[in-house]
Amino acid sequence: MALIEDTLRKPTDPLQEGLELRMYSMRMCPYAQRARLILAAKGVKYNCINIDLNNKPDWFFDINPYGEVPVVIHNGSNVYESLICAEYLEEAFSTPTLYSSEPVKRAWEKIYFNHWTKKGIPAFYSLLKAGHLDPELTNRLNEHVSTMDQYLKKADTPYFHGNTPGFSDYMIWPWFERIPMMGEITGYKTDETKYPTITAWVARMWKDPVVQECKIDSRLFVEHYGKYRTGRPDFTIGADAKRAPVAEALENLDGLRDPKTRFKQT
Ligand SMILES: N[C@@H](CCC(=O)N[C@@H](CS)C(=O)NCC(=O)O)C(=O)O
Repeated sequence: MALIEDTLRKPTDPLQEGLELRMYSMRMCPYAQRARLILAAKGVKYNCINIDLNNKPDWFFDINPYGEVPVVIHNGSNVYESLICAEYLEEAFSTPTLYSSEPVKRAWEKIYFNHWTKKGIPAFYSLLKAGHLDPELTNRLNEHVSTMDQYLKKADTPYFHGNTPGFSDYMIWPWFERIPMMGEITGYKTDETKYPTITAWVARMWKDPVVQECKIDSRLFVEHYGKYRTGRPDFTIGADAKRAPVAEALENLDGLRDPKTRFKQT
């Protein structure tokens, strides 16, 4: 459903007929993948522009002062930050609803992905950055995988959302899709016997057509994150566009580069 391009179309450039919005993304970005999953679940047709984050155009900072993807442009307005983009898309495109209609269930769906965002993601990037099975960092990631396992047991449904995947599942999934890559780089593996509930969820999620539509070639992941973790990311992996080399290694803070890093397009 996405028209994917590396051509740097500006926010004000017209959309091709039949498309409903434009999103700025980067092929390997898990945060952008969150928004792509919601768009795919809702069957929205959109223009997906991949930004080379080593060569950001000046106007990119006008639509997101942090200089990060994802950014959604819809009806002339810009929305940024993955969770805010996803919430916006959930509201702007009402079907199918990806949250429970029961307030308490909905609150708990948010608690699930909030935990993963606050604790799981930083643990994920710390281990990736280490590049080997550092015992403390491995335990930290396992601790949060274990919490997700417990949360899914508490939910007592096949998915965090219920009997079908929903908002919470799609907010958590991108990092679980990257765990095999983490395995190739660090040797990490989720212990299936210790965490059977989350292991079964991962297997179920892989069968979801929305996940299939948005999945990223795992070989590209290894190439991308192998460079990313050393502070020399190449954001054009998977694209036809010419690769822009990184002159100096950049500080890679828990997976979030210093957003002040401003590369002007030449
Ligand atoms: N908190 C942001 C994080 C987004 C983020 O870190 N995106 C990365 C790509 S995966 C980015 O755009 N980084 C900018 C850069 O590396 O210059 C969100 O949830 O959207």
